[in-house]
Amino acid sequence: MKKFLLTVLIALLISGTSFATPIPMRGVIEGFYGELWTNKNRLDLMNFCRLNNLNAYIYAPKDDPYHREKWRVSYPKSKLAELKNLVETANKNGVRFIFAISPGQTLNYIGEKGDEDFNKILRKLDSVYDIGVRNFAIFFDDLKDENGVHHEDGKLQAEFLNKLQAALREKHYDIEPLITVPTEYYRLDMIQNANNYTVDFAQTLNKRIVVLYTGDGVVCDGITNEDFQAACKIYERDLGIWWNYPVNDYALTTGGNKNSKLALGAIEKLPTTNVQAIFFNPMGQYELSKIALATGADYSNSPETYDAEKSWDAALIAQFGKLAPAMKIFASHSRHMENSWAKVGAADAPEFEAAANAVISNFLEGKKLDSYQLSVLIAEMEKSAATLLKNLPPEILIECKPQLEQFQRLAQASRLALQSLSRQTLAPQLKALREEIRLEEPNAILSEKAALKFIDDTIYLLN
Ligand code: 14T
Repeated sequence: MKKFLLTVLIALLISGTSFATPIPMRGVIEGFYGELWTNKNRLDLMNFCRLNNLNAYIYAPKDDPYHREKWRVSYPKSKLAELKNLVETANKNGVRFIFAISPGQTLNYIGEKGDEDFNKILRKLDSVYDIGVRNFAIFFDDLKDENGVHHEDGKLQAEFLNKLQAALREKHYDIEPLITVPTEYYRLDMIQNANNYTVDFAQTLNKRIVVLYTGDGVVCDGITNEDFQAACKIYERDLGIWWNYPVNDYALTTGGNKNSKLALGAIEKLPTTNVQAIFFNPMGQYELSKIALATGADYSNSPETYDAEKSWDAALIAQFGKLAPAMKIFASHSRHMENSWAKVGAADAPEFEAAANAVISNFLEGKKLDSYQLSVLIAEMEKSAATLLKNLPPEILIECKPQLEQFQRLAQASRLALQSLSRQTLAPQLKALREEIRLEEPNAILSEKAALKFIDDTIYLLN
C-alpha cells in the first residue's frame, strides 16, 4: 500500500500535475433587470450547478418587487412556498442558496427610522431563515446619483451591515457571513473618490463580510491579476467578483430592445489567484445562459489551467450533442457585447471577419477575389441556421428564434454581397434584404463586426 501511494506520488510529480484550486464560492447570481427566471428554471439550475461543480446561487432579481422596491414587505405565502422548495432543492444539490435584498433606495440608517428599518430587514431575513435560508446578501448597487456622484454614506452603510451581521449571528448560530455589493462597485468608480464613499465603506466594514465587485467597469473586458490586486488593496481583503457575462439586460443599440443580442461565448480573461467568490450574472434566456455558465464553472474550478476555447467546445458538445457543430457556428457570431459603456466577450466570428477583410482588400486593390474561404464560411452559416431552426428543442428555440432568423438573413445577404463583389455590381435583392435586417435589428443583433460589416462594406463600395 505504501509503495503504491509512493508510486502514485512520484508519477504525479513527474507528470507535472498540479492540483486545481477552485474558487471557494462559485456560482450564479440571478441579478439582471427584466423578466425573472421561472422557478422551473431555478430548480433546473440547481441540478446544473451540481453537475458542473458550482456551489452557490444568489437570488437577486432586480425586478422582483420584494427584492428592491418592496424590500420591507415579506413574501406572500405562495411565493414563500416556492422559495422553500427552491432552498430545499439547492441544499440537496450541494448549492448554497443566498438570499439578497437591495434596500438602498429607501433605507434609513439613523435615528428612529433607522432602528425601524433595521428591524424590518431582520424580520424580512428571518422570514426566509424560517424556510431554510442560511446565507444572506445586502446590495447597494444602482442607486440614484446626480451626474455620477453618489450621495451614499459609506460609513453608515458599513456600520449598518456590521450591526446586521452581529444581530444575525446572535440570533442564529448557523448562518454564514454576509455578502455585499457597494454602491461604488467597479474599480474606476471606487478610485474617483468623489465623496470618500469607498474609503469609508472599506475601512468600516467588518473583514468577514464578503464584498463583490465587477472589475474596472460595470461590464468590462476582463480582470487581470494586477487589476484584481489593485481592487483588493482598496478593500484590504480578497474580494469576490460579480461577473457581468453573459448578462444582456442593457440595450445594445440606441432605440433597440434590451436582450437583442445573445451572449453565447465563453467566460474569459479573469484572475487566476486569490479570488474569494465569483458569481456569473446570466441572461434572461435561461437555457442559452448555460453555455457561458458551464465555461464559468470550468474557470472557477481551476482558474490557473482554464482554457476558454476548450471549455467552450466542451460546453457546446455537452449541451447540444449532434447539434453542437451548428450551434458553434451560430454562437461564434454572437459572443461579443459592446456599447458606449460596456465591452466584454471574445470577438464575433474572427475567421469570417478576416476572410471578409481579405476579399474586400482584393476588391479595393483590383485583384481577382480570393473568395473561396469566405464562401465556405457563408455556406456553413446558411446550413447551421437551417439545421438549428429545424432541430433545436422548443425551450431553446424560443430563446433565440429572432436571432437565428436574423443569422439566416445575414448569411443570405453575405452570399449576395460576395456575388456582387465578384461581378462588380450590386445584386438587386441585396439592398432590400439589408433593409429587412435593419427592421429586425431592434429585436436581434449579431455579428456586427463580421457578417453585418461585410454586407455594409459591400453596399458602400458598389453603390
Ligand atoms: F451590482 C452590480 F454588480 C451590478 O452589476 N449591477 C447591475 C446589474 O444588476 C445588471 O444586470 C448589470 C448589467 O446591466 O449592471 C448593473 O446595472 C447597470 C449598471 C449600469 F452602469 C445597468 C445600467 C448601467 F448603466
